[in-house]
Amino acid sequence: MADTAYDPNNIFGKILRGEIPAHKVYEDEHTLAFMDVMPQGEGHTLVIPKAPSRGLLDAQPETLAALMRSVQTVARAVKAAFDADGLTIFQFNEPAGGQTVFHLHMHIIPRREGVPLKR
Ligand code: D5M
Repeated sequence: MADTAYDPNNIFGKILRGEIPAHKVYEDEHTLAFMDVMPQGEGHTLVIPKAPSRGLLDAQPETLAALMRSVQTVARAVKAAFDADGLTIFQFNEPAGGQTVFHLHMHIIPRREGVPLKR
């Protein structure tokens, strides 16, 4: 069975502690948003809670509430900034679910009519 404990040494934990750089676009008391370094589309942005959650399943309700408030704030800003027709928003859990960085994060990708995501 997979070890599902939170490891603070993950890359987003390091960004939160200022140990590695990130292109930050939004921050409040509970959350941080920054540009994805492997974007699947122009404007691909990640939003993370500051609380140490590995994924959706271990997160506290107040962490999820703060995260979703920031996702809405950032999604509105990204949609306007990239003059997008729509948005794709998603989140992965555990390796089997496609997760590669084990600090809870939401992906926000502005979308244009007829433009597919990069893989
Ligand atoms: O995807 C994790 C996402 O995190 C993936 O889209 C690349 C991105 N990533 C990895 N390292 C960094 C750094 N240092 N800055 C910004 N973005 C990063 P998932 O499969 O959802 O776990």
